[in-house]
Amino acid sequence: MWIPRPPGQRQTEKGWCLYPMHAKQTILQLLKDTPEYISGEDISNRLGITRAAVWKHIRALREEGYEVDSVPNKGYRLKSLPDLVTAEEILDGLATKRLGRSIYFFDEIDSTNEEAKRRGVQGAPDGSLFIAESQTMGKGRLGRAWTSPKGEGLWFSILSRSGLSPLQISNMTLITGLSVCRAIRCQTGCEAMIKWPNDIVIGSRKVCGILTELAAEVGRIDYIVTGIGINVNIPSFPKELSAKATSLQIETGNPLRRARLLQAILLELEGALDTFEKAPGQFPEEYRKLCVSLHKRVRFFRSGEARDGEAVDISPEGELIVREDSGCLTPVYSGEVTVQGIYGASL
Ligand code: BT5
Repeated sequence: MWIPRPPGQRQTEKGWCLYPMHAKQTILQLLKDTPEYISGEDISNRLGITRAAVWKHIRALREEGYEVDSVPNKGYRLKSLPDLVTAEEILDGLATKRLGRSIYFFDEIDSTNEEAKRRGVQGAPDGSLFIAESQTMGKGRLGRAWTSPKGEGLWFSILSRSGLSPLQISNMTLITGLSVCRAIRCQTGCEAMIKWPNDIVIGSRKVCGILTELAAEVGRIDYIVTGIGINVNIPSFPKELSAKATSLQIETGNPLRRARLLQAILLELEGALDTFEKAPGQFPEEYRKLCVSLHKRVRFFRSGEARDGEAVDISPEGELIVREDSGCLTPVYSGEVTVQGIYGASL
């Protein structure tokens, strides 16, 4: 199988890293691995470069936002890391086997979902991660726009070539939602909930949206692209979003290291996918507990007509089961479902 090399990167045991392994990256790793001061001489001996070159790389790291302390006769010490989502920062501590082992990082891109589909055609491997600091044309469902400000969120897509059938595709969105919800809860303590099918909310406002797309032939999926947008360190939203959107920073009052949250999400998702692929019919009970749509008044649309009822269950296929006011039980497969109290909806 042909595996494309992400631009400027090479494969190591841990995954992809910058290519060629630059002295700057080696110095960064040394600083990360050494809690005490390490002398310029020591670094220059280990790398076989001059002390002036060491200094040049330290300066470059500082320009990227790494805070490196330097004390005469002692050397250098890493004081703090910038909040970056580069391949090195993601791979450093990533515990997954399958997801995120090939990383395509972009400072700016139109949409990570679009890039994943472009690379999917070229053969990008299962589990590839496409991530950008900002998106110029981030997209939601039905052609809607997704706001993706630079450096303040996690805007990423995962390409999977798993064995799910087209009928199970909507479950991919639900499994992803469950994994993101678990990771947010675990990393921040926020009481994140899932608004079926593709939103994560905190209180009544949206903190994350999920967009699943697929390339398929009749009866067979070529690959699935799952796009995830999480508002992490967004301090405030424009007027048109402020009533319905929130960020983790707004909720906790503190900025969060995005690479750590991403690692937690990838690990959760890998485990959840594994479980689901082995037993596709068994939808996790935990989902029901975390689903804010259940046991609420909801409104959905059939043939352009609004229908109201109470959401009572999730089917094994991932449908929302609604007991309509007429009394009949209707499975809702996809689309827009308004939930009483979420984003200020009153039904
Ligand atoms: C979604 O659509 O919620 C799916 C969003 C998926 C975004 C990710 S980012 C990485 C990957 N690359 C992409 O291009 N997309 C994916 P939907 O349910 O249709 O919600 C879209 C609506 O949410 C918009 O019409 C706005 O009202 C609102 N919205 C836009 N940006 C938002 C944000 N940052 N936070 C909360 N709400 C937002």
